[in-house]
Amino acid sequence: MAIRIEAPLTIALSKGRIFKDTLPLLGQAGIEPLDDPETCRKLILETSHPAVKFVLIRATDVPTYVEWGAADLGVAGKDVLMEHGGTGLYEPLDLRIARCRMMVAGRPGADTKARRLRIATKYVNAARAYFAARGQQVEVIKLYGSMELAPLVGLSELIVDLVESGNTLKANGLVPIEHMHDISSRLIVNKAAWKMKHATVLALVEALRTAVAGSPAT
Ligand code: PRT
Ligand code: MG
Repeated sequence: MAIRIEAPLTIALSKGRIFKDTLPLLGQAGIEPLDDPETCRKLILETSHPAVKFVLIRATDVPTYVEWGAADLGVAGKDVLMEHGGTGLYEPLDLRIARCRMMVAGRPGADTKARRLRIATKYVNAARAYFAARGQQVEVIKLYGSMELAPLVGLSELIVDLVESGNTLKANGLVPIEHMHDISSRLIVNKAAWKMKHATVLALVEALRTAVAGSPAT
């Protein structure tokens, strides 16, 4: 059901799985993009609702745009939100999309309790917090991608990465070792927008909540 929109809204999304999985939910709120981001190269998309636009940015930048108010709302993975930290946004709804697990992984038989462990990961905050919580001192090495390579070339003993099917680990001779967190994407809202555009934001949150409840988790 289309919602009543009384204030202009900018929604930050990242291309790929988040865009693809968020679209059907927004569609149920009556909001559809007028262009396909995979083919049109535009970074700002008009939608079927004249007051609503999408901005397309890197997944890791979504919380930054929302926190600074450049977007009123956004969709970001819990992994990205954990790394972003910060208190500048609300997280009112688990959209239950783009689900996966954050895991410790390594070569078969890797000793996760060893002293002087090195962990290679994009998720340095989550990794530090996880090992600190059990009193284990580790060295965390920041990478920006292809974490699976690190144990193979001796950069680290372990990695912290997202696992969905497990195929990427398997293809590289690695195994999942410890489950750290269940991950899904969340709707995030700028704090000022929550106050100033309250009726519109709330209407959208509630429409999305209804859409999530009625759709199978992905
Ligand atoms: O790709 P880019 O560098 O632009 O940014 P990004 O990787 O942050 O964005 P994107 O679009 O790839 O992911 C957006 C969000 O999707 C992430 O922040 C997660 O919350 C969520 N998500 C869900 C995943 C996965 N599943 C996932 N499987 N993100 C990444 N992966 C990767 C994982 O890092 C590993 O390399 O897929 C590989 C593992 O998959 P399996 O199926 O082989 O286990
Ligand atoms: Mg990616």
